[in-house]
Amino acid sequence: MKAAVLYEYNQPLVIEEIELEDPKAGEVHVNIAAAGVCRSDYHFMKGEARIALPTVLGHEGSAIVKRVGEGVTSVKPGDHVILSFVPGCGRCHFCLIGRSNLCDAHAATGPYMYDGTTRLYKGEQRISHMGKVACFAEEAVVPEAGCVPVSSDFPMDVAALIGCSATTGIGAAILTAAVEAGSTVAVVGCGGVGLNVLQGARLANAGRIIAVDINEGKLEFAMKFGATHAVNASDEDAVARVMEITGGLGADYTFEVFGSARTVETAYAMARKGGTVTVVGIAPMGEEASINAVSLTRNEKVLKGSYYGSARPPVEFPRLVEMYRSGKIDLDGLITRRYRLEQINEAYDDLDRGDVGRGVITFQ
Ligand code: PAD
Ligand code: ZN
Repeated sequence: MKAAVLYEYNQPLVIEEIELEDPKAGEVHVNIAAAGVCRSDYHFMKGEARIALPTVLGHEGSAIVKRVGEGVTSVKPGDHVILSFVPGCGRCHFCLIGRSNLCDAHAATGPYMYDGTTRLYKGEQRISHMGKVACFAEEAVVPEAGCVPVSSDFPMDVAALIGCSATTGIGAAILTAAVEAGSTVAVVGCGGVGLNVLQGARLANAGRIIAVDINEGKLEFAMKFGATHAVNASDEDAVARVMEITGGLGADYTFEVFGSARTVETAYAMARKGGTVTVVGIAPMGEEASINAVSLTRNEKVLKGSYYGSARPPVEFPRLVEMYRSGKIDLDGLITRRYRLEQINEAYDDLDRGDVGRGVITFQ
C-alpha cells in the first residue's frame, strides 16, 4: 500500500509503497478515508518532537473496516469508524478512573501496537505508527479500541476532524476548562485546533471571545467560529489589548493553541486573577515556559494542560457527531483545502504558512 514515510527530521515525507502486516488479535485492518493535516505531525517532521524513525505520521483520521483480527467484536468489515490516537487499554489506572486520554499502556508502547511490535515494514525495516493510527497511508492496522463506529451516511472528511482537532479544541473549552456561560475567553493561536476552542467557547455561551493570532486570515476565520474580538499579535501587544478589552481584569479563561513557551507565557499573562489558563499546544521538546511563582499564588491563577481535549473518544466522538448533525458546530467550514496523499508535503507547507483552516487528505 502507499504511505507517506518520515525517514529523517527536516526532510520531505517520502510517498512510496510499503508493507502492512495482517492484524493480530484485538487489532483491525482499515482502509483510510480521510486524514487531517494537524500541526502535531509537523512537530515530528521538524524534529521539535521525537518519534521512532522511520514512521508513518497521521493521527486525525476516518476509515472503513477491511477485516478484523481474532477476538474483535465491536466492529466488522464495512463499518465506518473514526480513529482515536489514544486508544485506551481499558486496564491501567487512568483508563479505570475514566481518563483514557492519559492511558499508561498507550504511552509506554508509543508508536507501536500494544504488544510493542509494528505492522509496518519497508523490506526488513520496521516503521512505527504515530499514535497507533498512522493514517497518512492508504491502509492501517489499529487497535480495536482506536476504532469508534460512526454511521455510514456521515461525511468521512468531517469524521476525520472529530478524530483530533474538533475533539481537542471543543474538549479543551468544554471539558478541560469548563468555560462558564457569560465569561470572557481568549484563544492564542487560531489554527485548526484553536478555531475549535473558539467554537467550544461559543457552545458554552461565553460572553466575549477574543481571538489572538499573528495571521490576519486566521483572525477573519476566527470571527466565523465564534470570536467577538480579534487581536493581531504581530502588530500590537496582545496582552495589553486583552487587558483593554476586559477593562483591566484579564480574561476568565485563556487557551494556548500554537505550541511554544512564549505563547504559554502570553496566555498566562492574559488571564485574570483566579482565571484558568489551558495549554493545548505542544511546545518543542525541552522548551520551558517561565511563570512567576508568586503571581501564581497571589493571583490564584489556574494553569492546566489539555490532552485530546480531556476526552474519552468513545463518549465524545458520538456527541460531536450529533452536535455537527444538529448544526451546533461547524466542521465543514474548517476544511479549506483537500489534497491527495501525493500532495502531503505541499499540505504541510500550507499549514506552515497559515494558509488553511484545516487541510484534509482524501483517499476515496
Ligand atoms: P495550526 O498551525 O493550524 O495553528 C496554529 C496557529 O497559531 C496558526 O493560526 C498560527 O498563525 C498561530 N500562531 C503562530 N504563532 C503565534 C503567536 N506568536 N501568537 C498567536 N498565534 C500564533 O496548528 P493546529 O491548530 O493543528 O495545532 C495547534 C497546536 O495544538 C500544535 O502545537 C499542535 O501540536 C497542538 C495539538 N495538541 C493536541 C492536544 O491533544 N493537546 C492535539 C492536537 C494538536
Ligand atoms: Zn492533531
